[in-house]
Amino acid sequence: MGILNATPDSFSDGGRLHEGKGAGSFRVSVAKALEVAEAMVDAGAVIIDVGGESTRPGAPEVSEQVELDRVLPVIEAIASRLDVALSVDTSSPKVMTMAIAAGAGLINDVRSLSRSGAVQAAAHTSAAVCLMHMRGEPGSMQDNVTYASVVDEVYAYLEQRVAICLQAGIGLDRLLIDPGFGFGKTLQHNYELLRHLARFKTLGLPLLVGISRKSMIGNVVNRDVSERLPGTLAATVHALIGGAAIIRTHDVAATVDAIKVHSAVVQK
Ligand code: 7PJ
Repeated sequence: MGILNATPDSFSDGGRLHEGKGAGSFRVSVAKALEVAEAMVDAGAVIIDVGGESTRPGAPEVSEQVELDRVLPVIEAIASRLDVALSVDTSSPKVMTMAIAAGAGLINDVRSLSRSGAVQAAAHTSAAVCLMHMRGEPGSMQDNVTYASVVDEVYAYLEQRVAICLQAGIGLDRLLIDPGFGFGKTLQHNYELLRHLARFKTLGLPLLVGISRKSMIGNVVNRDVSERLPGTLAATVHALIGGAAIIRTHDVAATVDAIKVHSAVVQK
């Protein structure tokens, strides 16, 4: 899964799709987005995750209209030109509904459909849904994070969100789960989750893992966001061994190589 951030403030690649300079000129360039998406598809991406709201720690929330203005033109353009599945990274029911109408087939919600109306909005579509664990909200999620057992608590949360989806008529065949690396977790919590990733396989759903360039990598190798690819790939291989089915990444070509080598090792 290649990451396409249609945001001016994402922590690692924010702003690269925007035309013009200065406040107020946050218009997403659809042409640039298409170029980036096409390069990711050529490099082996099978899903493109389009997001219009930055969820990096401390990021401000944006209005629904801003999110729609950022993601809809990009989704429409990619859906009509490229042979790739599209995911929309949103927590807003309206954005989910409209993005799916525009061609997205997967809802990637870091808030696990917890916003009012989100479960119903997703249930009214036939899209797949990725349920991710987050503690708190991006503005405050890194303050005072404690868990008795991070693995048990994330597992129980995801199990509960899956049950809520099933009750609403979203079948198991439409669900994916994600422990949410970096979302309300300390460095130790993130590595404990990665170490015990296989545990989540017992929920019986495909596992999505997003670790690309995150501070859990940067804090170990002491490198800036732009220099975290080797560390990210090491963590990616561990995620694959732990059973990850989808890797969300900024660096598609390198990640596809890592997946191919991992597959060559495990194939019988
Ligand atoms: C994730 C995500 C992740 C899923 C972001 C970033 C922050 N969606 N959206 N999993 N992270 N499913 O890319 O660093 O880990 S935004």
